[in-house]
This record gives sequence, C-alpha cells and structure tokens, in this order.
Amino acid sequence: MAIAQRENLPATSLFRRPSATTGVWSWITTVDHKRIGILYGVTSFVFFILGGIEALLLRLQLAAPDGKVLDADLYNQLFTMHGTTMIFLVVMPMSAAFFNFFIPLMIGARDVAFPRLNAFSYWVFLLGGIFLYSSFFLGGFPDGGWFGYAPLSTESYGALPNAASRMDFWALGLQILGIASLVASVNFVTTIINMRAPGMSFMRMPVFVWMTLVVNFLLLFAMPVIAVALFQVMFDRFFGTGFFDVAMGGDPVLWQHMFWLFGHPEVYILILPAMGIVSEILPTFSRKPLFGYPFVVFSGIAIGFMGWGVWAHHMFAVGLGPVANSAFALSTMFIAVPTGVKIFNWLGTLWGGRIRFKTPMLFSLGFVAMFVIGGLSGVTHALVPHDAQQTDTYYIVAHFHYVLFGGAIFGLFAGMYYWWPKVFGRLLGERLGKLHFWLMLIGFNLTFGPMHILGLQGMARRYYRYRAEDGFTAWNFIATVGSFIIALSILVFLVNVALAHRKPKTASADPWDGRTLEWTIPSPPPEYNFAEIPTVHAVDDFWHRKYAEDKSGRAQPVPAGGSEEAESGHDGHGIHMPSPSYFPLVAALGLPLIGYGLIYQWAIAAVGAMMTLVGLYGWALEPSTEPEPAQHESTSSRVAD
Ligand code: HEM
Ligand SMILES: [Cu+2]
Repeated sequence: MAIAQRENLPATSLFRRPSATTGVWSWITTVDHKRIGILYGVTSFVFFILGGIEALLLRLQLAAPDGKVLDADLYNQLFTMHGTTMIFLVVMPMSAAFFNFFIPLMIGARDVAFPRLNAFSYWVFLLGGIFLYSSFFLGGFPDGGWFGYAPLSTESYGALPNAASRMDFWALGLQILGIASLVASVNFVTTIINMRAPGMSFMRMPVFVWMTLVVNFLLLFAMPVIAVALFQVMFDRFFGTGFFDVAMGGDPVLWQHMFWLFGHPEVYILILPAMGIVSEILPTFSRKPLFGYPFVVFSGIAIGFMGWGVWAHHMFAVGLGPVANSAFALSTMFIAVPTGVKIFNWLGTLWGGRIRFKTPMLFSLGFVAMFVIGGLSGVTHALVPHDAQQTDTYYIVAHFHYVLFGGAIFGLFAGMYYWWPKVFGRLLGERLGKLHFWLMLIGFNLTFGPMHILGLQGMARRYYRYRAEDGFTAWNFIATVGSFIIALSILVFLVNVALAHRKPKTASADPWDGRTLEWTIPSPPPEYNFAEIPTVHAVDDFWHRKYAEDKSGRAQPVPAGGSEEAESGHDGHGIHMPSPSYFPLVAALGLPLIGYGLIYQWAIAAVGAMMTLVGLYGWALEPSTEPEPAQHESTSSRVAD
C-alpha cells in the first residue's frame, strides 16, 4: 500500500539519495537520532572549550589590579561571547544531545517523530554558531552583553572602524539558533506524546523524559518571544525603526520585558534537563526508587508554569514601581517551593539507600550541593532591598554560575559519565573520572565562591579593570587560580575520553544495574534500537523485571534476570529505518547566507533564501524511507523509460 502511494511521487529527487553508511558523508546525511545526538554532543563540547578559553582570558585580565591582558573593547567582546556561547551553544545543545540520544531509548521507540527535522535542527545550530563566531573576522565579536540591552544592542560602540556589524551578528545569530531550538521542540513534544511504548503511560515515564517534555514546551513558547524581540532589534538596526529608541518614542524597557519574558523561562530550559538527569542517576546508585516520583514530576511542571510569572525580578532596579516590584518579589519566592520539593526528594532518595560512589553519582551529588548554594543566593535576590544592593555586582555573577555551572554543567557531566557506556560501548575510567570531579568541584568553588564576597564589597559586574586600592585583589587572584583548576579538570576529562576510546567496545548492556529501558538493549544500541518494542508495566520497568521486594521491603534479584534479554539475537531484518538525506543540510545552509545578506549585500540574502526553499522543497518531495533496493531499481528504470 505505502509503496504504491510512493510511486505517484517524483521517483528521484534533485540529488541521488545518499547511501554511505560509514565515513564523513554518512554523518553529514544521517537522520539517525543517535548519531545526531553524538553530533550535538561533540559540537557543544567544542563550543564549551571556546567559551572556557574566553572565560580564562577574562579571569587572567582580572587576576591582578590594572590588568593589561585585554583592553576594554576586547573585554566587552569576550564576556558577551562567553555568556552567549555558554547559554546558547553549550548548555542548550548539550541538553539536546541527551534528548536526541536517549528520549527514544527511554520511551521504547525506534526513532524520533521527525528524523529529518532533527537533522535540520542540528545543522541550523552548527551553522548559527559558526555564523556568530565568524563575526570575529568581520569587525569583532558582539559586545553588548548576553542580554543585549538597548541601546547597547541597537547601536554599536566598538572601537574598530567596522564595528558597526557586531551586534548584527548577535541579533541574527540568535535568531538562527532560535530556529534550531524551536523546530527541535516540536519534534520532542510530538515524540514524547505519540511514540511511547505500549503501557508507558505518562506517570510511568522516566523523570528525564518528563523534564524533557517540560523543557520542550518551554522552548515552544519562549523561542517565539525572543524571536519577536530580535526582529524588533533587527528592524531598529537595519531599517531605522524606533522600538527601543526614546528619541523616536520607543522604550528600552520594552526590550527588557521581552528579553526576560523569554530569559527567565530560559533559565529553567537550562537547568531542568540536568535535574532530570540527576533524578535518573540518584536512584540507580542508591539502589532505591526515586522518592516521591509524582512530586518530582509535578514540581517540574509547576516550575514550567510559574517560570512565566517572575521575569521582572531581573528588573527590580529599573524603576517599575513598588507594586510591580512587590508582586514579582512574591512570585519569585513562591517558585522556590517546587524547587525545594525536588531537593527534598533527592535527599529522600539517598536516605537509607545502598549508595555506590561512582563518578556519575559524585557529579550528581555535586550538582545537588552546588545547586542548593546557587538557589539560596537566588532567594536573596527575590528581596527587593537586597537586590538593589546586589544587582550588577559580582554577587550576581557568583549566583548564576552556581546555578548554571554548579547546576547544569555538573548535571550534564553526571549524564556523560552515566550514559557514556551506552553511547560508545566503552566505560570511562573511574580513577580519572573521580580526579576530574574533585578538581572541578574545588576549582569551581575557588572561582565562584569568592565572587559573592567581591560583590558584597562592591565590585561591579563587567568591570574590565580595578585598582589596587579598591581592595579586590586577593579574592580575584584566588578566583583566577580556581578557573585554571577547572581548566585542568576538563583536560583530565579529555584524557579519560581518549584512553577509553583506545579500549574495545566491551561495556555490557546494563553496566550500572539500571532501571530504565535504554539498559535493556546492547551498548551501543543497534540502528533500530529495539529489536522488539517493549511493553511497560510500571515506573522503572526494567528494575522490576530484575528485582522483587522481599517481606522486609528489600530488593531481591528475580532468578532469571532480565538483562540477559538484552543480548537476545535479532539481526533487525525487516525493520525499516528512515533513509539518509541531503536536504536538511541544504535547507539549513541558506539561513546564515540570509544573515550575511542582511548585513552586507541583499543579493546574498536572496541566494540564501533560494537555497532554503530548494532544501525544503526537495525534502518535502523525498519519501522518508527509500523503498527496498529491488523496488528502487524498478522505479529508476521507469524514469529512464
Ligand atoms: C570555566 C568556567 C567559567 C568561568 C571561569 C567563568 C567566568 C566568567 C566571567 C569572568 C564572567 C564575566 C563577569 C563580568 O565581567 O561581568 C562571566 C560571565 C558570564 N558567564 Fe561565565 N564562567 C564560566 C563558566 C560559565 C558557564 C558554564 C556558564 C553558563 C552555562 C556561564 C555563563 C555566564 C554568563 C551568562 C555570563 C554573563 C555574560 C554577560 O555579562 O553578558 N559561565 N563568566
Ligand atoms: Cu529569572
């Protein structure tokens, strides 16, 4: 039936369908969610290293008074790129790496809902990142800060002659990256709602899947908000409109409202995936179910909703008036409640557990501890009089790094150590993993702990230099030393990865005695994931296949352990996976061209728009799965007739 339908379509598209299964082309044309996950992971890690080098340069400049490493202009560029990189090119896509690889595996599916859309979102992300970074060679990096307040974002203050285009790259780059996130969110919401294995009701989904669902709903609503705001900036910059220009009747505070209406939910977009990862790891390594599963789920949903009502806590110093400030102070304090619920659930999971301190567990515990510190300093900003003192000081820099680095990055590393054997079939070394963890924890606290004190001493955020008599020297020096210890810890991680990849692929299907479906299939998983789609009977279904509770409530192994099932022979014959395609990449390539065109030459934009259209057109006409080779021959011979 399906084949008969296909015969009505044009039999061959613009290009011959790609067929490579190994080598570079197989990666460029892949639509396999697992390979796309790996591409996301590797790319975001490269950006993590770039963002880290930028941070180290900032810290070198601030190591001693009267720093001479960077001038003011370069300092502005580097903190703008560092913040923009870490948020849009590291934490978001690294989370997407986990969504891509693990969501289908954890819900018992063979793929995501829209495999080619998935490839498209990766290429748009990569090209958007390259577009942003190419500004370095074309007048300098953007220099208006990661939240691009007008008029910093609507005018150009750079010292170089052609600095004019710097913030154009920022506005257009974020616009492109937003497209990647938006289409990916459609894909994941659809996948999770529609493609769960039989029996996996919503309240049987792993918490990581739940948090992914919440995050992707947040993306679905937040990305259009920032897109509109970025369009307004683009119009102000390119066409002389005055949305944010007071002289023309506009209002820079409008930008702040729009930015933070996106920006606060964005904070949860960054942290909820890590919370989901940790909620998988703590039960596995405590050998106990997650304490209060429904509370963890509903607090995550509550955070997703409440996150929309607190944006103006970023604007207490703007002068919105006491009524608005009080309302936002109150709503912000309320949002601490579901966050606190999660923390108690994690602690309850550990309580009385038989804890194994493996590397993923250490990173998860580090996540909980650092996130608590960041959360507590967050509550202090909810008090308006406090915030009036702290805002735009290093106290804020300390706070958001505790949440985003101590939270998100620690959680993501926990996930890397936990799932590495599943992805690559090789375990990362435990000794180097532990060394990585302790160096990172110590370096992290040395770097960002002192920033609380610097902030309270009055050191403003975004200072590029201070004087000896300001009294900031000692703590700044310690922070810089700490940042190099973090860099060292990342080197240890890279060595660990290199060593692990010289070993053969010997990781078993279930190295940690896991609880969720991804551990039932071989490591690395075959292209089709599940030879047979599993049927789910409970939360942590796989655990219940392996263990039953005895009279005292302790887990006892079920004689015929379920994990053997993983190795059951099935060659995947008869399972059809979507075929590779060029078109996602072709469509994505047009977008940066449109960007360059808007900045330099309209003709380039026209070429870019054509390219995207051709890509989308070819994509629409191409069947997602190529017919079997025999049928393929018959179709092409028909064309030759
Ligand atoms: C190696 C670790 C890191 C170090 C040493 C570091 C250091 C810094 C420094 C020195 C600044 C500039 C502060 C200022 O002048 O106002 C900064 C800003 C910032 N950092 Fe980091 N950072 C690190 C990791 C991260 C991570 C992992 C994230 C997010 C996931 C992040 C997000 C930001 C943001 C959003 C800004 C604000 C940029 C702006 O003001 O526009 N950083 N960081
Ligand atoms: Cu906020």
